[in-house]
Amino acid sequence: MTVMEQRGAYRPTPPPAWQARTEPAPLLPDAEPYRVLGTKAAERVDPALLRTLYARLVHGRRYNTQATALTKQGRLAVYPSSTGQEACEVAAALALEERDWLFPSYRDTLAVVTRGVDPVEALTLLRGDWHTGYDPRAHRVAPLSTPLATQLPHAVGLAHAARLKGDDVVALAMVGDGGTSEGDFHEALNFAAVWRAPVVFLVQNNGFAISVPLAKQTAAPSLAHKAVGYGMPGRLVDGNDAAAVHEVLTDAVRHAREGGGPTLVEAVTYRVEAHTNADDATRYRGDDEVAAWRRHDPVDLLERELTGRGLLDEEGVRAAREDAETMAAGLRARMNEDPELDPMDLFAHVYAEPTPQLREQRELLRAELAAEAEAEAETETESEAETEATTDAATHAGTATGSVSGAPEGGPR
Ligand SMILES: Cc1ncc(C[n+]2csc(CCOP(=O)(O)OP(=O)(O)O)c2C)c(N)n1
Ligand SMILES: [Mg+2]
Repeated sequence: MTVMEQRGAYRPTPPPAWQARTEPAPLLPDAEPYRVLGTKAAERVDPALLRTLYARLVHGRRYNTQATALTKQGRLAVYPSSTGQEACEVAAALALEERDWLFPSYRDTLAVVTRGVDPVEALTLLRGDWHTGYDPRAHRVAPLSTPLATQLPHAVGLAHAARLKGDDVVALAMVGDGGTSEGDFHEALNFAAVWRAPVVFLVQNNGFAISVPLAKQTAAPSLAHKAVGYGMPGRLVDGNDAAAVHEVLTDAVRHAREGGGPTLVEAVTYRVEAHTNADDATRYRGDDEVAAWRRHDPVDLLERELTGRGLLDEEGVRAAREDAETMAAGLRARMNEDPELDPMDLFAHVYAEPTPQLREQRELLRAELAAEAEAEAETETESEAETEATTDAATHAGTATGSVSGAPEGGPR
C-alpha cells in the first residue's frame, strides 16, 4: 500500500463519458442560402404578403435614391444607402409585431421607416442634427447605431428584461458582416444564448465593411455558422429574396416569443452603392461584380414572381411607383426646409443628470455663443455707422456738385 493510499488522499475515479452539451447538428445552417422566389415554396406564400413586400420594396428603393440625391444637394450630411439590401430592410420591419423592438445600425434607415417612423425624423442623425429624431419608446425602435455592434447587447438586455417582466416582446437587432468581428457581437450572442433571451440577430452580409471584403473579415464557413459556437441556431438566407427573408425572420421571431431562445440569421446580399456618399467603391471592387448582383436585384426578383403568376399587372407596377414618387416629393420638400436648431441642445438628453464635464462644456459653449453674438452685433453697429458716414459724405458731395439726389451714382446701394 502506498503512502497516498494509506492516507486515503487519492481515490482514482474514471472521468464521466464526455458528451456534447447541445446537439450541434440542428443548429447548423443550410449549405445554401434559403430561397423562396422562383421555387415551389413561393406558391404557399400569401399573395397579399407578396404584394405588400413589393410595394414596400419599390418605396424603399425610391427612398434610397432620394436620400442619396439629398446628400448631393447638401441637405443630408451622409447617407449609407441600402440599395440592393431593401429585401432585408423591409422584411426585418414586417416580421415584427407592434410590441416588439427593432435595433438598427446606421444603414437601416429603411427598416426604421418601414416600421412607421416619419422619413424625415429617421434621417435626423444623418442630417447631423439630433442623435435621434424620433421617440424610440413611441415606435419601439432604438436609435440608429453608428458604433458597430453596440446595439446588440442593448437588444439582448431589453429582450431579457422583457422576459423577466413577463412581457411578450421580441427584439430584432441588425448588424453588418463587419460588425460580427466586434467584441460586442460575441458578448451579445453569448449572453443571449445562455439566458435564452427572445432576440433575433440579423446579419446583413453585404460583402464589405467599407473596403474590407468578407474574405478578409472572417475565415468562418459562413457567418451563420458562428451561431453554433454560442449554442443557438444559425440560418442562411438569400438576402435579396424578400419572401425568404420574411419567412426566416418570422420563424425566428416566433421561436423567440415561444421561449425557444435566440437565432442568428445571415442574409446574403450586396451593397450595390458605395459605403456612403463619401466613399469611392471603384477603388476596391470591379464593375463586373456589381453588375452580377444587379442581375439578382431584390425588386426585380419579386416583380418577376408576381407578374409571372399574374398577381401584378402594369397598372399595379405603376401604382407602386407613383406612391413611391409621392413619398419622394414629400421628403424632398420637407428636407429643403431649414430646421430650427439650438447648439445648446447638444447637451440635452445625454444624461438624466449632466456630468461635471458636460456642465463645463455646456458653459464653455454658452460663453462662446454669447461672445459670437456680441461680436456680430458690434460688426453690425460698425457697418451701420460706416454706411451712415459714407451716405453723409456722399450727400455732402452730391450737394457740392449740385445733385439733388441723396444717393448719387457710385454711392452705397
Ligand atoms: C466600433 C466601430 N469601429 C469602427 C467604426 C468605423 N466603421 C464605420 S462603418 C464600418 C464598416 C462596417 O461594415 P459592416 O459591419 O459590414 O456594415 P455595412 O457598412 O456594410 O452595412 C466601420 C469599420 C465604427 N463605426 N464603429
Ligand atoms: Mg457590410
